[in-house]
Amino acid sequence: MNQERILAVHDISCVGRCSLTVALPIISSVGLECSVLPTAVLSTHTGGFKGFTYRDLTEDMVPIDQHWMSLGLRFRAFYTGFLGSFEQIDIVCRLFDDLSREDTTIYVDPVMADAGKLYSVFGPDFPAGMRRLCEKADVIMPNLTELSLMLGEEWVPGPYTHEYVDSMIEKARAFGVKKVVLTGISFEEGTVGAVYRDFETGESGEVMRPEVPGYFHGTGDVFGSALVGACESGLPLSQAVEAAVNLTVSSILRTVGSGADVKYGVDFEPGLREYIREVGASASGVTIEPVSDEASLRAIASLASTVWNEAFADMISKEQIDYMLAKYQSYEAISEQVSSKGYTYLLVRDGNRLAGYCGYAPDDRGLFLSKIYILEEFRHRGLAGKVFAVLRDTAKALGKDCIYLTVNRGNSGAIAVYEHEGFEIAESVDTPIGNGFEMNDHVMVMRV
Ligand code: PXL
Repeated sequence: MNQERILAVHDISCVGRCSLTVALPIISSVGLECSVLPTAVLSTHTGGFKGFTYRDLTEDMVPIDQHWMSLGLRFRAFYTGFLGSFEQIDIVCRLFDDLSREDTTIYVDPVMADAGKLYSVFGPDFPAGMRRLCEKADVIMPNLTELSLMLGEEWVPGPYTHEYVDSMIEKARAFGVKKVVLTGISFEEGTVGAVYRDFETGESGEVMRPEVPGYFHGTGDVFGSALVGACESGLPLSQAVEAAVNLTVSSILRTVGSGADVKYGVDFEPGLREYIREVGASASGVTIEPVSDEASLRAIASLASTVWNEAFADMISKEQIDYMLAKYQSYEAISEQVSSKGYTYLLVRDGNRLAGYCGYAPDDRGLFLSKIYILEEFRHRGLAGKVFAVLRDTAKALGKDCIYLTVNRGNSGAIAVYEHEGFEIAESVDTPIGNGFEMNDHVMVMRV
C-alpha cells in the first residue's frame, strides 16, 4: 500500500482561491499525492464576499477518520489550515494520533486571524484551542497576529525589531515544535517576508521582499502549501521558505499586474512551472551513502516497518513479520549490527527524500547482502541498479568474488529483480529463527 500521501485538512471555498483549492494543485505540482479532509464547504471564502454559504463538516470528520483507520491508512505528512468549528480542533488532534506513522511530519497553519484581528467566524476561545493543535505539530507557520493570540500577548503593528521577532519565536519554543516559520513580518517600511527558526538544528533566517501594498486573500495558503510541498520534496528549511516566498510574491505581482479583483485570490497557477523547477532543481540527485548516525538508523527502522508490512503481507504471517522486524530491523537491532556485527547500511536518497536502503556485511562466502529496498514511488528509475553497482565495487574492494543474498521463495517479484541484476539461485534453505518461525528462502549468488 502506498503510504506516502500528504493529508491536507482545510475548508473548500468553492470560489476565491484559498485553502484546499490552493493546497491540492500546489502540493500535487511537485509530484506528491495530496489527499483531502474538507473541514467546511463555503460558496466563497469569508473575506470580501457577502452572503456566502457555510456547511460545517465537523460531523463527517470522525467517521472519515474511523474509515481510514479501518483501511490501515497512514499519512507521511499532515497539513492543516482553516478549521470549520472549535470542535474540529480535538478531532484533528485525534486524527494525528490515529493516522500517523513514526516519521510523519505535522504542519499546522493556525489560520484564524490577521492584522491584529481574529476572523469573525471564530470565538475568543479559538486561539487557546489552536495552540493545543500547534503543540502536536512539527512545523507551525503562524502570522504574528496568530502567534500573539496563542501566546496571550498583545499584537502590535510592524515594522518590528529583530529582537522582538526573535523573542516571539523563542516563546513559540514552549509549544514543543521543531520549526517555526513566521509569515508577514516586516523589519522596515516597504519590505515584508518570512522568518524561520529550526529549534533542533539552530538554523534560522529570513526571506524578505519588497512589499506590494494591499491585502491579498489566500496568500497564507499559497505560502503554506508551497512550504509543505518544498519541505516534503526534501528541501532544507531555508530553501523551502525561499521557494514558498517566491511563489507567493510572484503570484501577488501577477495579480496586481493583471488588474484582477483580488478577492478571487492570487493568480498562482502560472507560477507553478517556476516553483516546480525551483523545488526540483534543489531536490534532484540520487545519493547512496553509508550512514551510522542515530537519526538515519531510526529512519531505516521506520522504513523497514513500512516496507516489510507491505511486501511480506502475502508471504508470511503478521506475527512473523512483527517478530522479524523486532529481531532484525528495529533501531536497536540495526544499531547492534552496525556497531558489532560488521554491517554497513547505505541510505538511498533522491535529493533529501528517503528512497530506500540496503544493508550488507562481508563474510567468508562473499559480500552478504542482508537487505535492499527501494520505495515503490522511486522504482523503475534504475535506483536498484545504482545500488548494485556500488555493492559490486564494494565487494571487489573487499576482495570478495561474489555478492549473495537470501530471498523468500514466494517473493517472485524480488527474485525476478535479482535475476535481472545477474543473481542466480544457488540453493534453497529453511532456517528456524526462533519462536516456532522459519524462513523459507532461496540463496541467490552473483559473481563480481
Ligand atoms: O486563507 C485562509 C482562509 C481559508 N478559508 C476560509 C477563509 C480564510 C480566510 O479568511 O475565510 C473560508
